[in-house]
Amino acid sequence: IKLRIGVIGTGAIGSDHIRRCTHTLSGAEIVAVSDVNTENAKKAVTPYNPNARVYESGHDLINAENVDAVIIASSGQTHAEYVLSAIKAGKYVFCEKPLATTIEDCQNIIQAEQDQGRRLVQVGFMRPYDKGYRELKKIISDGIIGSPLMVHAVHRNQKVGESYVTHMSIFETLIHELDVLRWLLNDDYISAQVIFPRQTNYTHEKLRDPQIVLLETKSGIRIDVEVFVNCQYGYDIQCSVVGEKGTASLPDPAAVSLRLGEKLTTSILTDWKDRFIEAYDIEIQEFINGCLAGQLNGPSTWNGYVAAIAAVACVKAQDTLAIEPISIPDCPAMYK
Ligand code: NAD
Ligand code: ISE
Repeated sequence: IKLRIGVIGTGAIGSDHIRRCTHTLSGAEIVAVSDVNTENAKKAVTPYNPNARVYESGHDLINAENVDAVIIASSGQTHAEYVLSAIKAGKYVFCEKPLATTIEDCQNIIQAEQDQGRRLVQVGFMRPYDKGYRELKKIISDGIIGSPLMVHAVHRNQKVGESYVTHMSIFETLIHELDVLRWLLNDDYISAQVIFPRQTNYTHEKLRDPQIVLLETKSGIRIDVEVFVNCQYGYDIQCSVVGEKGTASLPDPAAVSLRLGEKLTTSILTDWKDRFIEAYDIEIQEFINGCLAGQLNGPSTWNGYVAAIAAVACVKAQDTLAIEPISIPDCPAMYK
């Protein structure tokens, strides 16, 4: 039996998920798509399933009888209404990050899921599925570097478009670190501060770039994350954990080192699609398997909610330039 999936939002990652579900993963087929741009939705799905139905409304797709599960890959601020609609229909849903862009929307989603009495949502935080992050976590939890004291992290994108503005550095980009670092350290944040260094000439009026986000955790670990989304040279994700006895760093993706023309070089990737390709494959396969088995185990609405609480504090800190407190409620039993 194959899981019949409908995809809402067929832009960059939505069309990549259509490709991976069809060609790389097992146990699923894409039977429906929807996008505000219906032409693009048709174009995105036709090479993979010319018989897939194109819906003008995402809600109609969710409620379609032949759709067992939904992937939401539309723009962030549209996620909440589709997730709520899928939960109401009792359907499994994979929602790309962020789960929602307000705390209230996250709370409504959690309430709706609790009312259904079972997990229906997996959030698209793929970094915990990345081999490098997994190895890093094992080194930390095995105590090899002693207790972690500090983390230095870097999230650089080659460039972004004019529609990407200052607060998106948090909800679009930093949100990955907000999720993966609390998983990595098994800790929670208590405060955030944002510092704006000298701005790059490659940015535009509505985007302050780069930014440095400083976080503090309950156990006193200090984290600095550089978010630099017009760094020009490539897509670069770094994470170094400084412990009492040693440091451990996320490995760079494997790349051939080339000795040529009096130079020694290695290429740097430019696209998140390639950098985390295996992690995306594993997270969506786990979603498919979970839906077929009737039990989701991946990142939950709680992870989406906690990341949003921290993200809201960071966005506030962008305005106030002050240290903003972060307070995370107790986790309900369903998500433990
Ligand atoms: P994109 O702009 O390429 O695609 C978004 C698509 O959503 C567009 O086709 C747009 O027409 C459609 N859309 C907008 N509003 C809609 C609505 N109300 N209903 C239906 N469709 C709508 O963006 P993208 O890069 O593909 O990002 C999409 C989502 O995936 C974002 O939430 C983003 O944060 C997330 N994302 C996650 C990762 C990751 O690493 N996990 C990477 C990229 C994007
Ligand atoms: C994008 O939406 C992603 O999620 C990428 O992983 C991230 O690096 C990028 O900054 C976001 O815009």
